Order: sequence, then C-alpha cells, then structure tokens
Amino acid sequence: MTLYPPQVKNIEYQIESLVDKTRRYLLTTLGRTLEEATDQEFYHAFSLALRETIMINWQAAAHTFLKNDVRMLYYISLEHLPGKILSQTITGLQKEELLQKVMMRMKRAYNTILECERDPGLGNGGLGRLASCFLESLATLQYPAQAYGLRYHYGIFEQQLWDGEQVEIPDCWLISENPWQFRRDLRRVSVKFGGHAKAKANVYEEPSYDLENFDEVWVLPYDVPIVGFQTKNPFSVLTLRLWSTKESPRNFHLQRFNAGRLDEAAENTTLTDVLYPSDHHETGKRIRLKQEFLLVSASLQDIIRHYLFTHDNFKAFPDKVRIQINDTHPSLVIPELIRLLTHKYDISWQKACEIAESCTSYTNHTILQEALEEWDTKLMQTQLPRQYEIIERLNANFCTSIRKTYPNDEAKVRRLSIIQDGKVRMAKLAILGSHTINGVAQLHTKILKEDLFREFYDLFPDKFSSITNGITQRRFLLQCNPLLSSWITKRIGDGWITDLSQISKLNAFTHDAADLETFLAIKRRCKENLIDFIQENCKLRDQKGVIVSPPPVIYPDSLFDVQIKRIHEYKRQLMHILHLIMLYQEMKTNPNHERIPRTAIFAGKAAAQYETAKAIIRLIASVAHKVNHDEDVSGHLRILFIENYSVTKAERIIPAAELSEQISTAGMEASGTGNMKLALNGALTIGTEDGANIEMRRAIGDANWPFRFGCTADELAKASYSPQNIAKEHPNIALALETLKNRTFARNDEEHFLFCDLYNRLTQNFDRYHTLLDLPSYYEAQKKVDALYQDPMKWASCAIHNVACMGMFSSDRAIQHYSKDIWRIQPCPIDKDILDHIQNAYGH
Ligand code: 26Q
Repeated sequence: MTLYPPQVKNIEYQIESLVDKTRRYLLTTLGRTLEEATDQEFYHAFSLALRETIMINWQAAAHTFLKNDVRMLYYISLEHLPGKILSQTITGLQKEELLQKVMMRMKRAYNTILECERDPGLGNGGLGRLASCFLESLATLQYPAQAYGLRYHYGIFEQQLWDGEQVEIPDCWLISENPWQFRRDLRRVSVKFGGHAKAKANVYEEPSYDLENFDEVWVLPYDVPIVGFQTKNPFSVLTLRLWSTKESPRNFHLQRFNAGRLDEAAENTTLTDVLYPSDHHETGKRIRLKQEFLLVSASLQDIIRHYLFTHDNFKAFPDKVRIQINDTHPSLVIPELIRLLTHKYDISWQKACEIAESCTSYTNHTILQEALEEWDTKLMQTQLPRQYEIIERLNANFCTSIRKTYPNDEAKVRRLSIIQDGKVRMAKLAILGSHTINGVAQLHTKILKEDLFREFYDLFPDKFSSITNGITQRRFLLQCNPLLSSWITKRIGDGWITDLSQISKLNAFTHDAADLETFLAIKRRCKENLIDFIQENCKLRDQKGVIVSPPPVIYPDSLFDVQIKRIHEYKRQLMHILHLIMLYQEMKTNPNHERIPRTAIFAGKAAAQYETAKAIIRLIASVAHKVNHDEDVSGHLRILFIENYSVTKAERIIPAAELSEQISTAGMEASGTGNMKLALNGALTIGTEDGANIEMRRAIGDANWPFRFGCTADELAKASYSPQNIAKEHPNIALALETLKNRTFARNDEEHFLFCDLYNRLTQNFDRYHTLLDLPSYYEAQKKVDALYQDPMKWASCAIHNVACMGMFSSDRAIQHYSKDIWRIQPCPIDKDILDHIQNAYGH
C-alpha cells in the first residue's frame, strides 16, 4: 500500500473515485467495458460521473432561494448558445488538471473526449450568446436566477461550403444522448392556442375571457445545469430550463392524421423542432408566433408555480419576481401575465397591469427596421384570441391617455399606437408594458431615445437606460486561451478571473522587452494551434460537398486578420473582401510592394433566405480560391473561410487573432461582443465608431486604438454620398470594383451574375450601408496596420495595453449593473446548513 501525504491522498482519492464512477457508468448505463467503449460512450459515462459532483450544489442553490424567499430573476430568451456544457462545468469546478489525470489513467485523450459533445446551437448569434454569458455570470456571482428557452431539436443549421456556396445541413445535436439535461416530467404544463374567446365578467365586473374549442399543447421542460465559477463560497448552479413539445403523445392529432391532414396532425408535436435561422429579420410566420407564446406561457406558469410554493396570495408577487425579456421575442409575457392575474387569480385589471409592469423589463438588441417584430392582427386573433383582446384593451387605454396629453394630435396617436396598419408592434408593447427598456451600448441607447423610440422617450423618459454588453472572461480567456491566461496569472495573480477590473494591473507589463517577447511567443503558439486545427478540420469541398482538397498552407508569420460574425450587409464583410482584392491587385502589379504578409480569416453563417449574404460568402470563397492558388502572392496573402462558425469554433479562432475587424456601418451594430472577446485575447481592433467599439476606444485611449476609421453615425446622417465619385477619385477602388463585373473571380455564369448584383448594390447612391464611403479611410487604416505590424515590440505593447483596458467589458459588470439598477436583486450564496444537510444525506 502506498502512503500519500494528506493533500496528495485527497487528489489521488478524487482521481480514483472518478475513474471508478466512470467505469461503473460505462458498465451499468452504457453496457460497455472501458476497453471496448468508443470515445463518445466514454464521454457520456465520464459526464455522468462528473455530474454527481454538481447535483448537490444544484439542489442546495434551489433550496436556498426558496428558503430565503428571495426576489428571483427569470431571464426569458428564444435563443441560448451556452457552448459545450462539459467544458464549462470543468472550468467552473477548476478541475481541469485533475480530470486530465483521470483521462490519462483511463487512456483517453482529454481534448478528444471534450470534442465529443455537440454545441447546443440554440441561437443565431450575439443575442443568444449574450444570454449564456449572462447566465454564467449570474451563477458565478451567486444571484438567484433561472433562464428559460426552447429545446429546439434542430438548432442553428450546420453550414458547409460546397465549392463556395453555403449549404445548410440540419444540426442534430441530440442525436446521441445528452448527459447534461434532465427531463422534468413533474413540471409539465399545458398551453392553449386558437379557439374562441368568450367574454365574461370577472369579480370586478371587468371583461375577462373563457376559451372554447382551443387546441391544447403539452410542454415538458429539460433542465441544463449552469455551473458558476468556484470562489470562496461553494459554487452555485443555476438552471437553464428548455421547453419541448416533442415528448407528449397527446400533442399528435390522430383524427387529423386519419383524415389525411398529415401536416396539421403533427404541427403541435413539432412546434419546438426548429430554431428560426434568421437574425435581424422578422419572419411573421405562424409557427414562430406559436413558439414565442409557448415559451412565454409555459415559463409564466412555472414562475407562478414557484412563487405559490411559498405564498398563498399575489401581494408579494411584484416584489419577488423579475422577468427580463431578451428582445421583443418573449414580449407576450405582458398580455399573458395580465391575463393569468385577472382571469385565473382574480386580480383587478388595473392592479394586474401594475404588477406586469413592475415585473417586466425589456432589452432591445437592434435598431434595424426589418428586425423589429410585428404580427398580423388576424394571425394573432386566430392563434391567441384572449391575449389579443388584452393587447387591444391596453392599446385603447394607452391611446386615450395620449389624447389627454396631446389633444387634437391624431397623427401622434397613430405613430404611438401598438396596433397600427393591421399589425401589432411588439417593441411598442414591450416598452409600454415594462418598467425599463435598455439599449446594449451607449450609442445604441442614444439612438433608441433620440430616434427609433423618440416619442416613447418623451412620454416615459425614466424607463430608458443603457447597459453596455459584456462577455465572460471565464470562457473567453481562461478556458479558451490557457497560454495567455497563465501568463496573465503569473504576472498579476488570478483575481481577474472573478474581477476583470484587476486586469488593468497588466499595464505594468507593456514596456519590459522580456514581457513583450513572451506575449509575442504566446500569440505565435496560439496561431500555430489554429493552423493545426485548420489543416485537420478545414478541408475544401467540391460542388457536391465531397472533401477534395486540403486547406492552403498558412504561414504563422503572417498577420491573422479576423472577421467572425453573422454575414450581413451592415457588418460589411464586403468592405473587408474589397480591401483584400485591392491588396491582391497591389501585390500583382508591384512585385516590389512592401505590404506585410496577411492571412484573412472569415467565419459566420448567412440566414438561409438572405440571398445577398450568401452571395457575399460566394465572393469571399471565389477570391480565396484565386488568391490562394496564385504563386505570385503565395507567402503574402491567404484568404480562408472557416465553415460553420459556433461557440467552439470561436474558442479556437479568437486566441490566434491579431487584427479584429469591427467595421459595421456606424449606428447599425447595437453593441457587438466579438469585439470584446478578440481584444481580451490581445487582438488590435480596426473599427468604426459603432456600438461598444466606441466605449472600448475610450477605455483603451486613442493612442492605443490606432486603427479607427470611417464616418460617425452623425456624419452618415448628413452625408451626401456618391459611390461613383468615390470610384472616380480612387482608381484602386474602381479597379477592385471592376473585378466584380469582369469575371476576374467568377468561375461560372451563376457567380458572374451574383457578383454583378453585389457590384450594383455597392454602387447605388442609396446603399444603406455606405460601404464605399468608408472604404478609402478603411484602406488608410489598414496601411497603419501594416506599419505597426512591422514593429512587433510596439504591436505587442499596444496589444497588452488593450487587454489591460478590457476590465469593464466583463458580463459580471453588466450583470451587477442590471442587478442593481433594473432588477434590484441581491446575491444569495448557498446556505451552508442546506448544503451540509444534502451532502450528508446524499454525498459520498
Ligand atoms: C425575429 C423574429 C423572427 C425570427 C427571428 C428574429 C430575430 C432573431 C434574432 C431577430 C433578431 C435576432 C438577433 C439579434 C441579435 O443577435 N442582435 C445582436 O445582439 C447582440 C447582443 O446584444 C449585440 O451585441 C449585437 O450588436 C446585435 O446585433
């Protein structure tokens, strides 16, 4: 028998215990021995073993919230992008080293096992990822909270590029059993659609409605544990509750099926099947409306059930419940809560409206007109007759009050009305029905107040507030960039992990040559890691999707120039590729050029229906094809489009980035969060004065923000813009534009047609995105990039300075701000007695 000192013994015990549990789960749950188990099976058994560690804290957190009868926050979002749950759990528990040892002992490769989990792709982009950063921060800061979402069977599609064309493949993330979700049969609820609203009076003689001949849908929740980072207190675990209609046999309409109406028969079983894969575009589809209401109704029933667990009337409800709606998508919370209170719980209309307003707050994430939700009144009347009646009544009262304040101004009433031209305007409903509406960056909030919702701001100035977005440094530095993280911790200690403001201490390390060299060496290692990943995973496909060739050779000495985000005209991937075309032409015409070697990396999905965005991908791929095969520029220019951008891909790409492209048309990017992730990992930003870029620049200081360019939002509003003149004044721009028409890159007629269309869009006077207007200053800013890159020590110093100034861009800061000013909730650490009790009864 070996004798260990106590600490080693403890670690040794933990390792052995996990080895033992994993073996047991393999045998008892998967019916396999360790030797024959596949990596996937091993991943599953291992996750089940690790899961045991968090169950006690999960229960203890829930019991603590109940016992203390605290005010709870409920975060409702149609989208969530948590990334891999196993890796987040390991980071939270700080057990990475230990678990590596476990796997070594069991002869499995740590990274391979982590890769076995599929990302839950339950969102489109920024809005969904923000929800997940927020939930992680809420857990780490030990707030009493819970999030709600939908358990889409098919998350955001898997993107493949078939010879440059985006092809959407279904994302079956549930194909192998998922060990990180708990089906909660006891928490099943029913949601009603359609039918007839039959008026009756409530106890106050106010209108209330019974529903007849409705369609009833049963909804079942699955809980996903979100583990907070372990601090001096026991770590907290919050719940992400995802609703599904799939597993309830009664949702299937057998009679309709028997009558040959197959689609209608399966409509309710398939309600939560698919995430709408569009961002910044309102689709107005019936199933989407049903999804939104399903989430709202099920979550509200759950919230009320939880409240009634410790209360027998609604007096304390507005004190104990806070509901945050992530954009307008869940804004039916307002009429549905009013309905439940007045109809089911005998509360007066006036009181119910007050309660709904006290409980609800709304975050706006976009000012793009085409993304603002509106629903056809007919559709809403048919699907949600009672909720529609309530919206009408709310609106009638609202219009009356406007008329009182502004007599004889019917035009104003029309502009403010929630129902307008046969549509229900959801943003107006959300503003009217909640106590606070917030924008996600200062400029964004200013635009909401002064432009988009100006007249609402005039009426309710106190409702508007601004909370700049943030990101979790635990996933987007500690976990994804271990090399940089451990250097930072060596230099300034590990306080930054839970208090990012401490990262400012890094400012002391922006001068010493040895530090700068270490930083450069780390970046270099991260770039090599990404190159390895690309060589392994980014092979090119032919027109039929068959993998036919390796990716191009990438040089680690080149500048890694990165644009990773959804493909959208306002984000201006087109401007980026035009600049690369200009560089290419420069290198071709002047073999003695002095431009630095560059590797441009794009990643991002285009909405399936958004043809222009798909054409932009096609153009990037065609330019990449030509450039990467041209011997004349090999070693100087490489262009890559990495397929299927996801949280996991972001974690691979971000540590290697040196230049962060944040080049949206000023005023159009509400905040951006990729900008923060890239800067935190030591990339310098080339960016417009838009969204959170502005606040990042201010925090970092102009001297260390050298690549600012482009018009401001105010300048754009006044600019008279002639793309033709810009082309005339800048021959290199004209030449680059010509390539879109003269088949330089088009490899067939279809591409020729698509690129000509892009040309036309760019050269129209009314190009909303002002791409060519900013291109000359973008080009000049890129020259500054070249110049600075030639002085690596200066570049490194600037980059470390950027990292050091990112303190305020943590989602912890954002969550503390929401908690203090909007939700007024307090941290609620796990009660030690409750924890002990559960531990004694169930722990080992
Ligand atoms: C609406 C109706 C029907 C179907 C889809 C939609 C829909 C879905 C997603 C509309 C918009 C979205 C997504 C918006 C979004 O991601 N906005 C981003 O939010 C981030 C977090 O606040 C910001 O950082 C980004 O600037 C903003 O673009």
